[in-house]
Amino acid sequence: MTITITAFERSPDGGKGLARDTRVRWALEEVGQPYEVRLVSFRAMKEPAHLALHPFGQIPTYEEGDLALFETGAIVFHIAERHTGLLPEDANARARAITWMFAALNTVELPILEFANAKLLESDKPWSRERLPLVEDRVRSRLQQLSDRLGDADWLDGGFSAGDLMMVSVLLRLKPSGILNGFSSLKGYVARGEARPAYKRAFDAQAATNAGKPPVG
Ligand code: GTB
Repeated sequence: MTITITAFERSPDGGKGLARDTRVRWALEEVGQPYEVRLVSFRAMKEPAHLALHPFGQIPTYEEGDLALFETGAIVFHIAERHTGLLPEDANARARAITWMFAALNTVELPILEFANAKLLESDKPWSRERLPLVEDRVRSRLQQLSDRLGDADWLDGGFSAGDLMMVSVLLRLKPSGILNGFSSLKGYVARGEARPAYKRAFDAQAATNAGKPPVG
């Protein structure tokens, strides 16, 4: 059955892989599933046809036959469950890999998003200069905890899993800020994720979509 995902017609980052279709593309590449991409404009995202797929009017979405999904956590989990390569066979190891997916989305991504929003959307506010360091501190303390747990391991729990795919995807959002430079083990961890052939194919595909289109915003 054909898999179709949605992505930005013109990504605000101009195709640097920061939009969340990249993590879905990456998961599909890891498990060797071909997919098609339907590009949507910001306007189309808020129109009924897209809202029927995604109640919050966002990308990415995932369609496969009768099934339509939104939320990258649910999409990557679905892909990982249906195909081999992203979740271990052993039941406990599988549960731990899923735990890391949730940790990436619920515990690590939240302060990172708050930081990104503070820089992007609030920098003109009079209180921004005072608030930004606080928000940045929250990111740094989360990164320290993650770094302590990772230690000098390659991946979070044994072999590469959907938990790592999600965690690396979340951390990549910090790359432009340089914050990761202060955490050498996490920097190496992210680099290992980016070096995976499946990630490279996903990155290149989304970059090609945006080639020649000026960034939006
Ligand atoms: N929780 C949802 C999920 O994980 O699927 C969040 C989906 C989401 O945030 N989608 C964004 C979107 O559609 C695109 S990825 N935004 C349009 C809107 O809400 O109207 C977030 C994103 C966008 C751009 C960059 N960038 O340019 O750096 C990075 C991340």
